[in-house]
Amino acid sequence: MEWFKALKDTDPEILDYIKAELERQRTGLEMIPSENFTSLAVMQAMGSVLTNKYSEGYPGKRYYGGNQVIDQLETAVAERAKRLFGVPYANVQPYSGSPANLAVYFATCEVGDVIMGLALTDGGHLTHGSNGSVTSRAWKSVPYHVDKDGRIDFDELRRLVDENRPKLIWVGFTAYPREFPFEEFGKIADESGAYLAADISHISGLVVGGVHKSPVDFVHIVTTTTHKTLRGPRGAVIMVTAKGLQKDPDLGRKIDKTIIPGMQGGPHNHTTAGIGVALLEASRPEFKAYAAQIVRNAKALGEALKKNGIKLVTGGTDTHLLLMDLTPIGVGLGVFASEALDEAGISVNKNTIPGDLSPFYPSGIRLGTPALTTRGMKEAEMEKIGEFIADVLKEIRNCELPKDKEARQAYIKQFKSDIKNNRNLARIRAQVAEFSGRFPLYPELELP
Ligand code: DSN
Repeated sequence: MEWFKALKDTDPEILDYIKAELERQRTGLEMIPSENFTSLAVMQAMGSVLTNKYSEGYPGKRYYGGNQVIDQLETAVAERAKRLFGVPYANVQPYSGSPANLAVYFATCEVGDVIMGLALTDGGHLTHGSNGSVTSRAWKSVPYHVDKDGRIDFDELRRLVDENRPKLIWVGFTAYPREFPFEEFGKIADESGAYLAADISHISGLVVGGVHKSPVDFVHIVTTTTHKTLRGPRGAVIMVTAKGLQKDPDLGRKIDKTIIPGMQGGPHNHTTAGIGVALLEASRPEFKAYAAQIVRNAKALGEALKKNGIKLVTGGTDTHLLLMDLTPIGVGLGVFASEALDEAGISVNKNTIPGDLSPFYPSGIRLGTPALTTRGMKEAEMEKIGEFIADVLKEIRNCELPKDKEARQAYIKQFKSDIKNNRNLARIRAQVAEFSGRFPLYPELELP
């Protein structure tokens, strides 16, 4: 059966969007470090009859009948997660990373307790207590920061922990280019009696691939999304470590209860299946080679960017992710850089760098290598991509962010319109399309 034929017959408009997105992914360079290209096997599991079934509850304890198969599926996938990460407990039902993290709060804290995470502007995540997130309304959030070199400021962290006695500390970041220091956080949490939760969403593929230290010996709880370096579908897993069960033998049950009936309804069984496929793929030797190549590529890209005069926060990377510091070109230029790169077919995101005040007008660009590495690119390609990026950034050399809010909006609008007619960007765009075309994406996938 031709899989997309039914979609073509029923809803050609939606099929056209899918085809256009496939074309965009094929002809561009996907460098958002939290994105990846999942396998066709994962996508097939997602596009299956498993989407039809309600299964609120847990294996053997469902609110609905007809769950004989789903029970086996969920149990098998949770077992895969436990084996791969080396933990005694896993819940594979969270809809994605934010609900997974919320469940951790409700399982470990009372509303109003003190919690700590890295400040959003320094590379933390919204759900780790940032201002815009409900996690800073329901709990008393005391953020910690990085120092002037962009590394976790442990002096400040120890002082804040002593002063505030948090109930829960998050270790895990979304824009931190260096190894996550799980061991040091473990000592601080042990001394203070706090729960320590590692959010390894960005690096879980590197952890199971053996190129980043695992948090499992140092923390009580681990959360991860499944679609970043792990290369699965959009979803999440919550795990409790042996250390976590030692602190609270009931922790797994508390997390289960928080997910359902506490926060969610029926699990997305098609996603659970996709997660299972991704976990199997991640347990294979090829995945270890993939994870190692992601890091080698990120380091090579860092060197290429520096060779082309681009400054990096912390001077480089230990992981899959780099943070470009655009302040030598101008303060607050992240928006111009990301728009210009987009126009050239290079997808990245504007990001705050340490010292930035506004997440809306940041001075950095976050980028990474997981998706490019899935396409088969290696160090030589990173060298070329470093040149593409440097060439694009030349096009924002004369930009200056106006101080006045209204003038700023008008200036950005004009910039976005001007770059559509920028011949240099159009030339780079054509080169990028030719270059990425040498690394076919989903060659087997032919849409009608
Ligand atoms: N949006 C994710 C990221 O890009 O890092 C985090 O939730």
